[in-house]
Amino acid sequence: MKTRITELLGIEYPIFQGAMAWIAEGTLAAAVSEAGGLGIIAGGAAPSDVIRAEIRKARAATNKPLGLNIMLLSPNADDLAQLAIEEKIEVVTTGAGNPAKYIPAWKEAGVKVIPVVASVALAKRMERSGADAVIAEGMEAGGHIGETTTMALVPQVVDAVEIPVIGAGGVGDGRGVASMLMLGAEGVQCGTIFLTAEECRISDKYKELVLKASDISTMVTGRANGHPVRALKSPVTRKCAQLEKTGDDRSLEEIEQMTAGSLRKAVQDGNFEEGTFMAGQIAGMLHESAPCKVIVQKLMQGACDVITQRAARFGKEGE
Ligand code: TUI
Repeated sequence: MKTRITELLGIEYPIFQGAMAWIAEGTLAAAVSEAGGLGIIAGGAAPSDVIRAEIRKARAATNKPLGLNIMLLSPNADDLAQLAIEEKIEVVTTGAGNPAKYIPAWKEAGVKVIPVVASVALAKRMERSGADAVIAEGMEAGGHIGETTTMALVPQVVDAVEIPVIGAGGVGDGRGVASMLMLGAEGVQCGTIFLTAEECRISDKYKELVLKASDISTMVTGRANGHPVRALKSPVTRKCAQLEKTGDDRSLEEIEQMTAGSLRKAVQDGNFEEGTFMAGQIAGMLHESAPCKVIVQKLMQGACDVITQRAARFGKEGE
């Protein structure tokens, strides 16, 4: 499948693996890139020497393009921005902020820049700042999210900018991929489905929770402190929600304390009592683990199948 995104990046399929802090390391990213999509290493809050090692590990496993995500709330964002240039990363994606100040240096170094946006306003600003494309991420996604659904956000961003748009949030199978293309996106980014990948090294508990999830298994907390986060319901998310209802300063402090380090506890320790198990709303669609190659193939084949079937059924006769 050719779109402006596959052409821009020289990849086979317009499928990005979303960057997930503590989760999307070199092995997972390399497996997705080898499968023909774009694997993206998550910088998260890690120091740059840790991420440099992940990039090198991924480079040893694939010659295909790789992405690095810079989470702009990280204290190490400046270092990671520089690391992308030093390690000649093909694509940088960003999240949780406005990366405008880094864009000139990345462009100068030939790094493609694809920020994640959760609004039309930021998408337009990113285009003006020289971004090569944007990822429009709706609030169905896991992790830190905006306010608008993917269904409403993607077409509005597509109409607002000339650069290609990648749709994210709520894409869990070929129908989701096809729907993003129908909305005008030229690629998709999926995070949650890659939690089920065989190459994804997360605790057994995290994987089990994702595979057992239903349509109503996630909830959003953190609106009170301005950083809404979607995760699977668990003791931590329930306590957060309760404290948010109180809303006083002490409760907000307690939330900070409880959530600091809680993603790591989920990913590495599988600690159900104290962990935050970030996942998107499509977790309920995922029932089995598979290698990245199978996941990517199924997303693409599924999309092509529904597009062909629906065209045969609803398209004008003879066309
Ligand atoms: O960034 C993500 N997803 C994330 S980051 C993360 S780590 C974290 N944990 C707790 C609190 C905050 C972060 C976990 N998941 N997705 C991309 C994304 N970016 N979603 C929403 C945004 C976003 C939101 C506001 C981007 C820009 C923005 O405003 C920027 C501005 O200045 O207008």
